[in-house]
Amino acid sequence: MNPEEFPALGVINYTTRHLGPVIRDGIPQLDIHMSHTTRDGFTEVWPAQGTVLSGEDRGIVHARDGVHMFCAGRMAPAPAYVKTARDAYMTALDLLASAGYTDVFRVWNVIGRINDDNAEGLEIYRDFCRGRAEAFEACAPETSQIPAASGVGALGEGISFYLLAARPGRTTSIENPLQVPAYRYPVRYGPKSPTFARATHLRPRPAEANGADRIYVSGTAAIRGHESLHIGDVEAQCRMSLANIARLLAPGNITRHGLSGPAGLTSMRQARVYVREQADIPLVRRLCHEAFPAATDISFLNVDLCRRELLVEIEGIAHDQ
Ligand code: 3EB
Repeated sequence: MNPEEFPALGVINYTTRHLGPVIRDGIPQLDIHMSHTTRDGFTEVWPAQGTVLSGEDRGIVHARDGVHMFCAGRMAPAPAYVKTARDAYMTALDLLASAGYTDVFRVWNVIGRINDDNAEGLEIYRDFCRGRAEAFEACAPETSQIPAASGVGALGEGISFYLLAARPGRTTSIENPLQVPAYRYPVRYGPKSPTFARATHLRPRPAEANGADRIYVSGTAAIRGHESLHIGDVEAQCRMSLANIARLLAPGNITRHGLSGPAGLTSMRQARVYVREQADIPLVRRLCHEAFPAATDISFLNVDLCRRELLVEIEGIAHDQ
């Protein structure tokens, strides 16, 4: 454990191969295989707000700054993931709990061969969901502790994940009245439901004068109730994903959860858009640029999605200042 005066809690390179996670210069770094060429790659940096303590424990790389904690992990390509996914998540949840950062507010899962079957004939996404659900049931049994998440494909094999957590009392899970909570999907989508909330609201710390409320929006697709709609129509799926986010962030939905803070598609400051077919990116790009404010930072990635019929999925961060 080295105390380091560095400006980042975690660095994720969206790049042409998987690597890590490792600690480099005191900062957790994870390379994920999400880009076809280095030209398309980009780096995501989660800034620290104080002195960073970082380390590695049972394969999970982590860092904390007194306010937030970052964890990253990697599951090597395997015939089945249920056990490695459960172990990796249980380790991360255990590290967070022992350091006092109990409230996970955002998780990214990038899953190689996401729609292929594992050695037992279970789709790899469903296999992963089983292990993740078992870890949350064991370590964080309250539905209020379910984080916002994305679960998308990757270009390489194996599964990488990274997450952010806060000290207790700042997070609220948000659901969408148009969608069944993912953790209550019927069993036809897999033996264990996906463990994620549609969004998480993060309050500013009491010590933060004029701090902004933020909403971390999960990967959002053309799902109503629990069903995928507009099969084969990427434009309609994209419009419905945007409409789902608009409903999620509608003022009435925010107040229904007892919250104030950012509302509406106009509050989306960052968006990331996952597109299954490379050829669909120009159309999806145009629709997203029409829907979000000009200042929204939007990135596009060409990867598979967690249901074979889904062609597009959109996530982002909303804040009101
Ligand atoms: C859905 O609504 C689309 O498994 O963590 C979106 C966000 C999706 C997160 C996850 C999956 C996940 O079910 C898929």
